Amino acid sequence: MELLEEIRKLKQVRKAVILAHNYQPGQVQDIADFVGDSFGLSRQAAATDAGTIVFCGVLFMAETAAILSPQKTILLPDKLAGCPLADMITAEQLRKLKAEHPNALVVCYVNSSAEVKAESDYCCTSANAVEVVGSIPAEREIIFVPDQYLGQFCMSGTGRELILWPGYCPTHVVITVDDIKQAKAKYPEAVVMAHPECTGQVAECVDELLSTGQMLRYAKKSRSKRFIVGTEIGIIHTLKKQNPDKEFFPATDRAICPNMKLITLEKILWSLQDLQHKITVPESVRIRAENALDRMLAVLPTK
Ligand code: CIZ
Repeated sequence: MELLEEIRKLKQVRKAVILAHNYQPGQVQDIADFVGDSFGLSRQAAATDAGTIVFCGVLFMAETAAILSPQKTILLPDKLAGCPLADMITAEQLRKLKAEHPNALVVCYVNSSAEVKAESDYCCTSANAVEVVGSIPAEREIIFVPDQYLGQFCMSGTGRELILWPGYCPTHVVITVDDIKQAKAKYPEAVVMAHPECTGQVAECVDELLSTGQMLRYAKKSRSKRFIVGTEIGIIHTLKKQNPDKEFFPATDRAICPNMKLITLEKILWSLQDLQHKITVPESVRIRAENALDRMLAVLPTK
């Protein structure tokens, strides 16, 4: 039987849904029931009737789904699909930083482990980080972890000083100012969209700093026909699919997340066959991590 057919059949038998992050390989996005950003997908997982969720993404994303849906079976098709940015801070390191700043509130980017979320007051996504930080009373110090560049983006968006952790996404920091200049020289009329995980120098020379979901909405609405895309290149698949009349060019072909690309169709099939690899979060951690996510939602009830 053809691989795609086998996946579809087994998905029905298992009463499962397949979720794919915007950075997944095109073939994986095409077989998925939902494609989106990590928090949006975790909410889809919670909203669906399906008891089994195959999360095509990286570990922190599957953990976020497990935090929101503890009663469901959350499967990550490759257990080695981690996130180096999330791994740049441990819960222990965060506890030490909190001890050094006892009056500070902690905002953690969703790209963080469940344990780090559990140590945080608020979670945020790249789409709502500025609003979450801006909602915190001005007299409170704020620790922002783990992405220093998203933190800098929040500082310029809110005028607040933040205590930053020096983490970064290895895939986004390979995008350089030279890449942007070269792409602009080649496509001078194109709008340059980049992700706020890009470095501060890159942030300064692009037209729009946007989360993946915001890029998808922006490209759809924009009257421009050409776009330079400064984020993981997997998103170009969806951008092209949703906008067949427009052109999308990666700022660089080097912006590839090797962890995202560990997920393949074969591994999705094996995951459904063997119910592997189950991602769970200990209840004591889960409850505290969910509180941080709930506080984010309370600031932004509609996001
Ligand atoms: O939250 C996500 O899915 C990530 C990693 C980025 C974004 O902008 O959507």
